[in-house]
Amino acid sequence: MNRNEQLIMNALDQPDFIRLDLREEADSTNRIAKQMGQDGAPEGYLVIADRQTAGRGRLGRSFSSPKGTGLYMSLLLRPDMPASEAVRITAAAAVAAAEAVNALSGADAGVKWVNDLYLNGRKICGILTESVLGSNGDKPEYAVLGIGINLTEPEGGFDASIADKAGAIWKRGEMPDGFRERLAAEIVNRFLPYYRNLFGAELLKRYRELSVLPGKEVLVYRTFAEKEEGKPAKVLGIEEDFGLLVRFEDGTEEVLSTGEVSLKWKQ
Ligand code: BTX
Repeated sequence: MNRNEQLIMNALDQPDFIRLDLREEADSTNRIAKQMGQDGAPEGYLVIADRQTAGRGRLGRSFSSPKGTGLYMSLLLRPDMPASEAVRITAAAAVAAAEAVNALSGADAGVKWVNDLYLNGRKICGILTESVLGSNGDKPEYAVLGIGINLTEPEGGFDASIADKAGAIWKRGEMPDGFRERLAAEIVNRFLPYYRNLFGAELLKRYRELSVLPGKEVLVYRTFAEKEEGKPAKVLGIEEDFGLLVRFEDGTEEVLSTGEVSLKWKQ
């Protein structure tokens, strides 16, 4: 085991659950974990890469993953629940990641529904849960939870395409040694109890407490087409199924569910 592997394994509450695979480079850690799921690997396989050459976001978008400045990790899961509830895994990961970032850095990161973390108005983390259905029924055969976190700003800054919205936990040069490894372990430590109780009250409570959108004005997009004009709405809250309750300007209210809409947030 190399030093970084040791740092992570020593910081895990349940090291026996995790099978760690640290890599210098991956195309996408989610793709690798999905392959492991396909090949029958048990729950708990965790792949972490120093950089990704084809980091994936939602809806075919990409996640910028430069070397040495981010944490890019994917955890293989075999959840015992309907695939339609996969949003709960994303929610549990968002809460766990926000709690871990804040506990270890003293920052005040919040959750932007449904799958991002924001700090000081900038996106520092994206979460992508991909579930693959089994041959029988609605239960996923496996799911892959992918988390990407910007630890520091890359040398030369973020890619121009995301420079106006991306942020990082630390200023360049201020990140403590071993932070990435401790953060990876802390996220897993905090995620597993929520994961084992995805329908429990604590997850919903913490998700609501950490959410930044309630009370804010947003623009709701439905088609993801470039030209679409967002529809202004006010966020009223988070529903029990993790839908987002909004009120449009004409007074109609609607619960938005993940995957169907995207949001711009006027801070
Ligand atoms: P998303 O589709 O919500 O966010 C992707 C969008 O966020 C991009 O279109 C771009 O505008 C912006 N973006 C891209 N890179 C960054 C970045 N580094 N920081 C801030 N904003 C960015 C979010 O998707 C889900 C991302 C999951 C990434 C993890 S990394 C480990 C795992 N492996 C993998 O391939 N994906 C996941």
